[in-house]
Amino acid sequence: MAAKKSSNEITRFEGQLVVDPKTRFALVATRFNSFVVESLVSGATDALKRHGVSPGNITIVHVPGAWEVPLVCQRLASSEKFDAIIALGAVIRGGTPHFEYVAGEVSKGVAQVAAEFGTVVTFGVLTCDTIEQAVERSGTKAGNKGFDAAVAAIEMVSLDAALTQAKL
Ligand code: INI
Repeated sequence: MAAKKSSNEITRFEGQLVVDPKTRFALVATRFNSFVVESLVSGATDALKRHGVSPGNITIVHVPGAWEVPLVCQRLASSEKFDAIIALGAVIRGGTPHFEYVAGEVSKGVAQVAAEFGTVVTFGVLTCDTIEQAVERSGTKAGNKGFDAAVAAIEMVSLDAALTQAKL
């Protein structure tokens, strides 16, 4: 939201945590590490509902693992049926370089979808060295990154509307 006051004042835009009732959200969630990811899904849906999103405007798509997240985000973005997509998953380091490939591709892929389609896509994919770190970030002592990704999606949809209204 922005109001230009006079020619020598700064113009600012910032999204609000207010949801237009028509806003549709999609969650893309991995089954891999589901014991952590289901908590991210709960956090994200809790955040959406607490901000007034009706369950009928929430779609959840489950994919095997983080590697598969960008393809589904791309498909959902190209459908133009969603105002925001929230990517949820957990990539946890093992004893091989596999982690680097999966974590690198999911972050790059999700960012590419947002840039290509101009759709709000937020990143609630944990990339952790240990299972403990993942548990801490999925609803215990370090918060819930699914909740945070959903709140970021709400703010970005609002910001997008404000920028569109200002023809930016
Ligand atoms: N997928 C994850 O979501 N998290 C991981 O930690 C992970 N590791 O470590 O292997 C993982 N691998 C599976 C990958 O995302 C694909 O589903 C699989 O390779 C099939 O394409």
